[in-house]
Amino acid sequence: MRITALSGGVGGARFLRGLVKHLDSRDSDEPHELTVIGNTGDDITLFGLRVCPDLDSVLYTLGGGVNESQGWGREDESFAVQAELKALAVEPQWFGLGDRDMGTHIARSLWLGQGQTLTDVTAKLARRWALPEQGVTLLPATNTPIETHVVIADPDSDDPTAERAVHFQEWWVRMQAKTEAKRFTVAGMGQAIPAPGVLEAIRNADLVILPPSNPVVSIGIILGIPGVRDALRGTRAPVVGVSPIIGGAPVRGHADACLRPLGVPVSAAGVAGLYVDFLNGWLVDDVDSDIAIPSGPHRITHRSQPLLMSDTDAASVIAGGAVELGLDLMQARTAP
Ligand code: FO1
Repeated sequence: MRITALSGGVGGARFLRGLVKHLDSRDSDEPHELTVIGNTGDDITLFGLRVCPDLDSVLYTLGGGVNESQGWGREDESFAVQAELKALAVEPQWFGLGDRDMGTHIARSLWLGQGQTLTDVTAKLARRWALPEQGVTLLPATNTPIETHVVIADPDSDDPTAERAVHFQEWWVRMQAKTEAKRFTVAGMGQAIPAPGVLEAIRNADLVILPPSNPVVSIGIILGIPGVRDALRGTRAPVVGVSPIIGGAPVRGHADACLRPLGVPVSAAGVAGLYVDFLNGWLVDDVDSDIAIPSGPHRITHRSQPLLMSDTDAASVIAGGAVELGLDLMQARTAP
């Protein structure tokens, strides 16, 4: 079975680890192929190095090297290089880059500098983390450099209407998303094209899954790449999403701070409304089992089960629910 998943953030990576565990547990003799389309809007260049947080969270989480409590960065990490940068008064210091993590960014920046694409580089890093052995292919959503920026009120201006754009990571990490986001813009999106294999992975999938990633700054950025949304509308595969909101609050991260500027309710129904033009199935938590899903071109079937991903086993059960919903939708289509 060919499954394609769009992913971003820590929640997406943890869900994917559960999905791989679930697929391995299925007693189907056919091998599974999982293609992950990773968000690149979080990417940032620091100290001359290209950092791709959402790709690295998938690599480290599936590869077994992630700092488990954070869901990003490496386990058993040290910060000798960052300490030296601080001694040299090199900024910024608000983004923690560990020594092992620096190895990833140095290699990626070296290979990109040699003219290799982010797709090529990500495939090399995926091999180092044994993703192919797990039946997983990780594709960047685009090889065109894009960066999500957050428009906030300009703190240095006494003009209340003055605005300033900051890099997503500065808003997310230094400001901890506490400064009100007025809107999001994506530098480079005008020139962005889907990376090789991305549209095919959506069109040729047997099942497309949207993990409980941030609908605005993770999934939303991938959807903003020209061609992606049309591919999701046109694919013959059922598209099943997992709600990142439980009972009106995000499971983790700052999805609420991202939905408010869009005027989207912080709810499982509100997020479904962002995907209504291509969604076929929506997995919600039991507390949201009676939600009214907005109607779109397709009827959206929703199911409920506990969605708290407390560990990999819980993530595997949730991923199993998404796969089962997808299989049922497939059968409903082929039923006479
Ligand atoms: N998140 C933080 O809250 N603080 C950090 O210092 C930090 C450093 C960092 C370094 C590399 C990396 O890949 C991710 C890092 N993150 C950090 C997480 C990152 O902001 C988020 O994982 C994503 O961008 C949100 O999806």
